[in-house]
Formats: sequence, C-alpha cells, structure tokens
Amino acid sequence: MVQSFIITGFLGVGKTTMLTNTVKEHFSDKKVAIVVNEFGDIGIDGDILSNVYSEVLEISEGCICCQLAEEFESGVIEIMNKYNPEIIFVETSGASEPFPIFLSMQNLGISVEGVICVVDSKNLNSYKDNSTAQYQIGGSNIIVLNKTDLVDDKELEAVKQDVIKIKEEFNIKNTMTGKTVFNSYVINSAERGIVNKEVFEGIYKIDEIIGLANDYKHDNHTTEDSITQKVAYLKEDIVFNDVDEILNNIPDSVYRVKGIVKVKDVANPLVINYSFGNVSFDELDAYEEPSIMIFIGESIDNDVIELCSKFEYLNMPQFRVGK
Ligand SMILES: Nc1nc2c(ncn2[C@@H]2O[C@H](COP(=O)(O)OP(=O)(O)OP(=O)(O)O)[C@@H](O)[C@H]2O)c(=O)[nH]1
Ligand SMILES: [Mg+2]
Repeated sequence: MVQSFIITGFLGVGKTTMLTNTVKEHFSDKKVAIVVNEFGDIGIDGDILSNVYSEVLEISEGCICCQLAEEFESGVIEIMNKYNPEIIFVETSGASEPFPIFLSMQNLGISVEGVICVVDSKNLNSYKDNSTAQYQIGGSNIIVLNKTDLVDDKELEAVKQDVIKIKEEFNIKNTMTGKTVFNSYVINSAERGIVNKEVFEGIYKIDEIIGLANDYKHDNHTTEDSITQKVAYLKEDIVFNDVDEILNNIPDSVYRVKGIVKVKDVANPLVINYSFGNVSFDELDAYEEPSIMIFIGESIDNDVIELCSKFEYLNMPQFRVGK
C-alpha cells in the first residue's frame, strides 16, 4: 500500500524547506512523489521542488481542501499511475486545512502515516489568531516547531505552550467512539525543517478517525479569511539592488512574498523567499518566464498598489484582482 504524509502549516513556516532537506535525506532510498498546492494562482514551490525531486505535481489556482478536492484526487491518481511511488508527500498550501486532504487520501485508499504541522517559532505570535492556522495545528498529530535558530529557549517554550493551548481548544472528536482524535500528538523542534527520522515512523491512529468523515463539515474557509494575494511582474533590465529595495519596503500587511527574478548582475535566476520580515534567496538552474513577485497577506490590495507606484520597475497587471 502506498504511504503518505501530509505537511501543513501557515504561510512561509518552512514546509518546502522540510521537503528539500529532511525528507530528501531520510527517504533517499525510496521512490518519493511530491504533490504541492500553493496559495494563489501562480506557483513557485513546484520549481524549487523540481530541482530536488523528479516527480512533482503542482496544483495551483485554488485551495485543495476546498475547491480542488477532485483535481487533487485525480492528480494523485495520475502520479501513482505514472510513477508508482512508495511514498507521497503532500505539501498543502499555507491557507489549507489538512483534514479534508486526509479524507481525500483515505478515499483513494492511501495510508496516511502522519499529518505534520510545521510551526514558525519566530512568528507564531503574528499568525496564531488566524482560524486556518489554528485548524492546521489542531488537525495534525505531529507538530514541528521550526526556525528554532531565530528564538531563545524561553521564546521556544512560550511557542510550545501556545501550541498546546490551541491543541486543547481543537479537541476534535471521533463521532463513533467519542474519543478525542488528536489526543496523542508529538512536538518536535527543528531548524531548517530538519527533524528526526522518527517523526516519519507512522503514529497516526487511523482507526480512531473512522466515522469523522461523515460528520465533518468543511466550509470554504478561504472566503472567511481575508488572506489575499497580488501578483506583480518586474521589468527586464533590473539589478539585484532594485529587488532588494522592494524587499526593504514591504508593508506590514504583507507577510509573505515569493518570487523568481532574473537580474543582470547575478548569473542564475533567483528565488525570493520572504516571510514575516526575513528574506532568503536561492538560485535556480533555469527559468524562462518573466520575473515575478507574489505578495500575500491580509487586506493588502492598497498597500501593494502603493508599493508598485513607488517602484517603476514593478508592474502590477490591471486586470488581476486579489483572490
Ligand atoms: N532562519 C530560518 N529560516 C527558515 C527555516 N526554515 C525555513 N526558513 C526560511 O523560511 C522561508 C519560507 O520557507 P518555505 O520552506 O518556503 O516555507 P513554506 O511553508 O513552504 O511556505 P509556503 O509554501 O509559501 O506556505 C524561506 O526563506 C526559508 O529559507 C529555519 O529553520 N530557520
Ligand atoms: Mg512551500
């Protein structure tokens, strides 16, 4: 039977990093397939992951836990038929809830070994009131406190207590037995998404969860949350400093920026990864599309329009409206 893990967690917490680091290392002897769903209609993670894994399926333009259940399931079937993987890792979008995806995997007869929620130890405070983020923590059985390099022991302990509190609030019940489903969960710490192999050893209590499916009511949560995205393209003739200048002027409402840009003074295309004020860059081997930046946050529209008017080399297409 094909095994799977679902990797969830809010925007920019380090899910893709975990896939490119830990998962790659621990599963080098297995045939691994990756399914990735990104928030918004243009994906960047597929390009990053394709650099590391040969079998990557990217599902964009919507949320796999709401609008895209069918596309998700047929995508998983396609990847199984084509590649015959031993393990499938699903990276959910930062705005997805994990439980509907768990149900889809069960529907397909794929064993879910664990639902891993990656938590940004540095920034949990900024996003812990978001209902989707709470559901991600509540609906997982393995919690990875990531970015521990950015906090001290005291701050990490406070994050752990916040997670435990959210877990207690999300006392999800098995409708058949009345037992709490996510009673047994584990919390791990990680830097760069690097976690022990034991995390993947399968502790999901699948039998406890039978019966929940019938009762689970999943509204389209993306319409409730005010998270939106705006896409902008960059002019061709720019240098690294131009990009840096934009990143130094990101408004507070925007907590995530992803992008791929080509600049004159760097040989390879650069992947931009900005989350809650921290930026990193990685080089890609090839990228033929126009340079792009995607801004994600809450009620960001006016702020991003203003940003684009400040930097003439940043163009926002008029016809695009935030989702
Ligand atoms: N300092 C530090 N940065 C990290 C760590 N893990 C990830 N990052 C950085 O956090 C940013 C976001 O990482 P990703 O792995 O793309 O996060 P994600 O959860 O996949 O993001 P989305 O798919 O957009 O929701 C990148 O700049 C990473 O380099 C960590 O442990 N420490
Ligand atoms: Mg990602």
